[in-house]
Amino acid sequence: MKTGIIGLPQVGKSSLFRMLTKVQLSEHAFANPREAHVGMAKVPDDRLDRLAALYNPKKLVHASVEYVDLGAIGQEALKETTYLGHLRQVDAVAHVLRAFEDPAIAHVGQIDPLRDIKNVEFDLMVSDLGQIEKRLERLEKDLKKMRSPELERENDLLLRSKAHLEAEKPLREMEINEEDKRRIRGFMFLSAKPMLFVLNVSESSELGKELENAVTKFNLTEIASRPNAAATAICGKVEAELSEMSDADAGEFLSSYGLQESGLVRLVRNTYTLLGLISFFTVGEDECRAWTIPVGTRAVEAAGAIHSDLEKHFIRAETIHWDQLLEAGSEANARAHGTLRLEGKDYLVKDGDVMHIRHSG
Ligand SMILES: Nc1nc2c(ncn2[C@@H]2O[C@H](COP(=O)(O)OP(=O)(O)OP(=O)(O)O)[C@@H](O)[C@H]2O)c(=O)[nH]1
Ligand SMILES: [Mg+2]
Repeated sequence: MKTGIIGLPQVGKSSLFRMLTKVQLSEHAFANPREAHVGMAKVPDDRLDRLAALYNPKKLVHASVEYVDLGAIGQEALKETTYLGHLRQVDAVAHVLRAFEDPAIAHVGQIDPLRDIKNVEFDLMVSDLGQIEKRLERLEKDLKKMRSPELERENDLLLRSKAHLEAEKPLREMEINEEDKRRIRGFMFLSAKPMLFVLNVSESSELGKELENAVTKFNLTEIASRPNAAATAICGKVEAELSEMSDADAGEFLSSYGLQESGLVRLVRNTYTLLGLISFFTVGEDECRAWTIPVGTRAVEAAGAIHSDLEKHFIRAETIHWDQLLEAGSEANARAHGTLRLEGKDYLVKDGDVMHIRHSG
């Protein structure tokens, strides 16, 4: 699962990418806003940390999500094959928005994140529309030669998508069933990708409150409440300082700003949710680990996320919710209390389940 970081020039994309992934970018990389960079970010998870405290494992493995720093977006970039190629490949988008004041760093016009969103969304929709029109022309010719129910269905769907875009609505807001989703997956439409708006705000002594109120203050409440969209705020300046500190110092620094957690932590969690992902855990003295699966995954498929053999030879999954396990203090106690259950193949795994896969392999 990949999330692309997009945004207008000089809004803080590469800074954010570097803080999220701890990938060191060279001066050369910073000076080439057209280059894409790829890195993984750990998904912080307090539940896993608490389980680990119970087991004291040799190894602790958090879930991770991949981020791609795509470079500055604009009409020109969206005509470049490499840029487009990278953007098409991502599963979700984080759109970084300039909301910080800094006369030294240029920005087109006043600080106005909603205007910037509208402009970028417009460019994404125009790109999709171009693709749709090209395909529709082709389909028209093909349909004249030969009637085909599948082609007709595609044609109808594309006409519906076109009308939606012409009403200036991104495709992520269009109602679409699973079958049709599959039908147009190959187009990898840009405006169809789940979208996280990320306000990059100024430093302030009351940063905790600022961050909490930023979405309302910059008028993003409505746009963030639409289907497949969300919004969050960070302060790049403060995050940059935080990322250089030890955990203990960071904790103190955060509370001096009235913050409970770093903005990055919230951002990663938001991305995870937007992508429709949940975690289940495996625990033991050797390793405590979080595994990433989509909402609605069956137990047997979750076993497959660990290893394909576990899926093939799956018998049952010993399952308990993470907080029940903590409460019981051990698996043996949980078994005695009856909170440790045996689930079959079709059990729908819940976020925060701890599972032990029994298999015959
Ligand atoms: N004041 C302030 N400056 C920031 C913040 N975030 C980034 N900057 C500065 O803004 C400039 C651009 O940051 P980058 O992270 O390179 O921005 P970018 O969006 O990757 O830029 P391009 O790739 O060139 O489009 C740098 O000088 C950063 O130090 C912030 O939160 N506050
Ligand atoms: Mg950059």
